[in-house]
Amino acid sequence: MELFGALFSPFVRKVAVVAAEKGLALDMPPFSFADPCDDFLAASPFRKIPAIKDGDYRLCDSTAICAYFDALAPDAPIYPAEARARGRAVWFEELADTIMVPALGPAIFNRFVLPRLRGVAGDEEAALAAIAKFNEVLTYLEGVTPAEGWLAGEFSLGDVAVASLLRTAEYIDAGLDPARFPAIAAWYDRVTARPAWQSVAAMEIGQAKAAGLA
Ligand SMILES: N[C@@H](CCC(=O)N[C@@H](CS)C(=O)NCC(=O)O)C(=O)O
Repeated sequence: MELFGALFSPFVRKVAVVAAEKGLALDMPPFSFADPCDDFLAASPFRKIPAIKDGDYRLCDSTAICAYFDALAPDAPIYPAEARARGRAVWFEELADTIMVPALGPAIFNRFVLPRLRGVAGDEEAALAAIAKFNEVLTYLEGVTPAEGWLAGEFSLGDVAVASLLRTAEYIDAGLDPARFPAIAAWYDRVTARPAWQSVAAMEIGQAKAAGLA
């Protein structure tokens, strides 16, 4: 199976970690928005990453792909079976995708996309305003993060989605302050210590070096 995208994207990393949790092997061919391959264009009509090709099947969107993986490899489910835990797992994924990403997005754009990918200066005021907004969301998250275990009780897609965005925040010097957010920091350490996360992190270092980002 092929995964199109780059691992510094929170959505691409989420998919790669879920695949690793499930023991699904993924190849990541070199990817460029400027020169996208035909398979990527066929899989992702709006040219967003991630997208996958699995034989004659193509799919885009991290949530859709993770749902596909969960059905393909139902062991180690990323959606808890218990009703309340499942609802919480989906909530935390939504929190990451629809609240945290839009909050931090202007900072990623102005501190990463513009200066590091396009070679032009970003708007630091806009970045700082976005980080302040992001920290407001982290204040909520700090209050609901358990002292032990996982966000929804069982390990789930919610843990992967939120942790993946926190990892991307490190690229723009907006990583977690453990003094301000101790519960999140301890939980983040638990997520990132998992073997699946570690295997993707090793790949990510290789990609970052190849792209001149590390
Ligand atoms: N809801 C989508 C979001 C995907 C997305 O926005 N990806 C970004 C990279 S982090 C992208 O491809 N941006 C390029 C663009 O919008 O042109 C998902 O979960 O996969």
